[in-house]
Amino acid sequence: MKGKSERLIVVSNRLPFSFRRVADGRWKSEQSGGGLVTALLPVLRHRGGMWIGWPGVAEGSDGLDRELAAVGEGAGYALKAVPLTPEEVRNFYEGFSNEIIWPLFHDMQLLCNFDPAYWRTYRDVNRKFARVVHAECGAGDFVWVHDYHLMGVASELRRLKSGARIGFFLHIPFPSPDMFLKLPWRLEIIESLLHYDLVGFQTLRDRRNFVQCVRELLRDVEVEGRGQVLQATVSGRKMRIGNFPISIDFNAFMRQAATSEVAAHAKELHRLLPNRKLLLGIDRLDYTKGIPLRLQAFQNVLERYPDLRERISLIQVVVPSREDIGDYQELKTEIERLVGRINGSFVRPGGWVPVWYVYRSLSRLDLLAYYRAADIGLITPLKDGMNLVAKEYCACSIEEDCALILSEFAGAAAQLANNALLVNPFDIEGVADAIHRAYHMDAGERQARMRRMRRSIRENDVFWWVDSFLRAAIARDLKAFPQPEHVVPDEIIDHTPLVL
Ligand code: GDG
Repeated sequence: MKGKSERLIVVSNRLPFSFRRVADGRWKSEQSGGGLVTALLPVLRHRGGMWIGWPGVAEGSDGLDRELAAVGEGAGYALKAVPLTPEEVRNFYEGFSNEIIWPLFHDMQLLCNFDPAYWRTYRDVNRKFARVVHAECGAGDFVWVHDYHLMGVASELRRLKSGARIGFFLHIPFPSPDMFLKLPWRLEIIESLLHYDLVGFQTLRDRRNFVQCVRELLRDVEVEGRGQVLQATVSGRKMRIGNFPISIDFNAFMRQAATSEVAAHAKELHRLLPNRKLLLGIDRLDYTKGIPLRLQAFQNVLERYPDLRERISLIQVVVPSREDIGDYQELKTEIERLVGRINGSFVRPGGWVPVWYVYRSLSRLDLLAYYRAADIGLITPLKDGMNLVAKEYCACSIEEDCALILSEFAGAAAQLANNALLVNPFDIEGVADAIHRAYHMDAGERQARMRRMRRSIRENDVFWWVDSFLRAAIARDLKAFPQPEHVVPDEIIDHTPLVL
């Protein structure tokens, strides 16, 4: 391990472990399986480091610190909790983060609840996080803050006179000025982001939106450069702005998908749903994922292309999320109504069921089996930072004999545009036509497209992502950062309808 002064301090809303109390009063913890944890682990272990975040349980939970120390020791990096009161959770997490920033940054302004109390708590909680970071952080450490819950940590750290280098990565899209300027606290948020030394976005489009918002709101910020990383001068201070498409641990997905256990599960799915092509959608329950419109497109394909009846089934997995929020309850009801309507109209008694609907969280084995069994991935978010499901689906398609239908509004489209069938998720007939085209695509074309997508994801996996972000934070010369070859600027993405 390197000296204490060169550590990586990761800061995110949630710690990468969940904690619950068991019967005898002791704590039990479980590591979250996400790619971010896997990707940061080697760096945290090698440089030595710490992860700071909310543990997800009420403030003042006795004995939790001991559990955190023990878990951290096992994980190879330290864990530090930022305790939150129930009111803070309500106003900062559920309120400002998920009722304002989440919908606004996904272009859904009508779902925003611009409650000023949310903003005050958001600022206070960001300050609370900054104090914990400041107390833990040495002068040479690099602090990497993640996501929209914590956009204000750098400005609070600067207020505390912290000299640490601080980077920020936004996992969700950054909206265009038309949308962003509606935020009552737009100036405070833009100014906070400019206090970071490096701000990273998923795509070129997000980065461009951010730069345009900066230009609209602040006259004296200069932004220069042309490659992956730009340089901005803010009141004489230099900072950087880049695009770093997040990815997955491609080799791990590929390896696990190739096991006999996954193969047996995938085969069983085909046995249960025989003589047809399987379409797959896997999404958290969220209005940004476009599930109702996708179901309407599936109904449309069955109506307009009767040749596909009994020859395709849609497996739609919806993973429970934010269920206590009213909009999410309504969304669930809407999805279930549509599934019932499609199945009611088209089902063949004793035989074909058009939509196989699963509402629960999947085990890793089931997730991989669904990916491996599906012939067509149907991923149609209305707006998405990246969409890792699209990349995981490709990684697990080890026979390379399947097609991906992908929304042009997912960040992943900037990388996969030339080989996925790109669709506008609001165009119900267009998505239906893409399903028809994917069904009839010849094997040669299917395989060539999938092979190219898999190569691109393998070459730019999540380890590449961590490495490029950290290098951009410390590099002296930004010329070493040309735009990655796989990034398709949005003006080059082909928006013409699919020709059948
Ligand atoms: C945000 C941004 C951006 C899903 N269901 C199960 C399960 N998953 C895993 C998938 C995948 C992850 O959850 C979902 O990632 P996405 O990228 O699709 O979407 P968000 O959760 O909205 O993530 C997004 C991402 O951050 C990263 O920057 O791409 O745009 O919105 O890894 O595999 N895993 C298991 N069971 C499930 O049922 N085990």
